[in-house]
Amino acid sequence: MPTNLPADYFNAEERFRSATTPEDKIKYLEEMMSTIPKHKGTDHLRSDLRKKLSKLKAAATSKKTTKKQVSPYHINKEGAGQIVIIGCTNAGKSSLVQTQTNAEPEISQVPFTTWSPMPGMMYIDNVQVQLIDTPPFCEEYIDPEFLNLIRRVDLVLIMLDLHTDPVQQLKFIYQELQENRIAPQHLEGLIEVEDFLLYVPSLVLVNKYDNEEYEEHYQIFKELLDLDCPMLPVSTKTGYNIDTFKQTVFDMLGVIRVYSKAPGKEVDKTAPFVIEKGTVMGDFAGKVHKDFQENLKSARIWGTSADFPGQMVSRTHVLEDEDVVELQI
Ligand SMILES: Nc1nc2c(ncn2[C@@H]2O[C@H](COP(=O)(O)OP(=O)(O)OP(=O)(O)O)[C@@H](O)[C@H]2O)c(=O)[nH]1
Ligand SMILES: [Mg+2]
Repeated sequence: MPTNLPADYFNAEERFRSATTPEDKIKYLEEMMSTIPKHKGTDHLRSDLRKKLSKLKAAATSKKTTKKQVSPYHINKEGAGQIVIIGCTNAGKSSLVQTQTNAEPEISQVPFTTWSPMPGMMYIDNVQVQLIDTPPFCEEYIDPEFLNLIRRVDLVLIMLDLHTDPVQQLKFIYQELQENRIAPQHLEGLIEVEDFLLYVPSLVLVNKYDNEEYEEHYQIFKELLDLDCPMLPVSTKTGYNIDTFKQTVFDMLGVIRVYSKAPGKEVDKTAPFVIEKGTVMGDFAGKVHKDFQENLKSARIWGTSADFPGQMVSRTHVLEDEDVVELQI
């Protein structure tokens, strides 16, 4: 190390050492280099630092490129279920997300308003689920990551516009899905399958049923469609059937809420454990805390699955929605 380096060099070096981001490291390294006097004695050092700088820059750029490549359809699941809404343009997908979640997608009567997916959290009573708005599905080109999202989620909502040929819209969506080897679960056994098909749980929402005056429209649609499938008429504008829609979603997710309370304490119903239907007490105890799973001595229960309030139950007891559980080790 040459001895004639200025104090500024060492100050910059100090900042370089404590920098935590690649951007800051690059900045302070460049600062260090600018303070080094140019002469024979510093040749070696300058060349080393140049190499270091180019390595850091390469690493920073490759990180940036990988970041850019992350698809907007890679959305981490949050809450008790991940639900995607698909449908043709103007069906009202964004309106559902805007009225039922904390997200604020753009809504417009002009077609093709939504360009990228947007998740929001929807409350179903005291449980939150994730609802994802998406661009129009009735298109020539569908992003492969959009299709992957449909394959991954817990529930697919197929939204139709009751005012503009809903039969045609639904057929188009089925066809589009099937071309990509996806089909709604309700078509299992009803369609001829040549290739492998991935069946996804789905609910058809017939939107813009603003009030009972649309009943006739809806009946005609059902007759023309002639298909028995999970389907609900709704209106994001007037709120018609939205409560039923939420309850249906909850039921289709196949989950229940169970509350854990400490002995002698009141139950806090704002924070349920959301678990799979059919879960037994022993497994539930493990979800509350691993100590409970290993050392559970007794479990008492209040609610629909109890024969009487406070019943002692075994590890194999099957829990039901809204049960209250008291665990002891
Ligand atoms: N009458 C009526 N109009 C609705 C209802 N829901 C949505 N709309 C209207 O339908 C139009 C389209 O709504 P959006 O929510 O933007 O539709 P979208 O499915 O997100 O459309 P894209 O983003 O283009 O795919 C808007 O003018 C909404 O106000 C409804 O329940 N009843
Ligand atoms: Mg939209």
